[in-house]
Amino acid sequence: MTDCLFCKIIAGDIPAETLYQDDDILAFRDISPQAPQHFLIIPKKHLNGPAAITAGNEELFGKMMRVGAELAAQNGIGEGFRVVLNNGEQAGQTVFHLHMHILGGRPMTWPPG
Ligand code: D5M
Repeated sequence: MTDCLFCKIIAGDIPAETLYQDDDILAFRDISPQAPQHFLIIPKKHLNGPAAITAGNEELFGKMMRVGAELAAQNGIGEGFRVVLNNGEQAGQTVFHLHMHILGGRPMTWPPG
């Protein structure tokens, strides 16, 4: 998608601090960290958000979660991290390319705001 911020990061047109990538996914640090560790896992194929996960692409979502958990462990938060997926403006989604937030390194409260 030409007008998508995260597609531009995937294409290398916008820099990001990459933690991991393979043919399917990219992981990079969030530009506005909300915890000592805060990174994003995104599919390289453009999907608007979590609601775009279907039976046809659910393996991709499983891979995002596996890699997110592995990166959490590698970054010292394997024992306590939060996974956030925002779907739609009302939920706080601001970038309409599916992304999984992984946050950790501080105590978390519930419910989220
Ligand atoms: O989260 C969108 C997230 O994307 C938000 O936490 C900031 C992050 N963001 C925005 N631009 C960038 C760049 N250029 N690099 C890294 N991270 C970025 P949402 O769930 O849509 O509210």
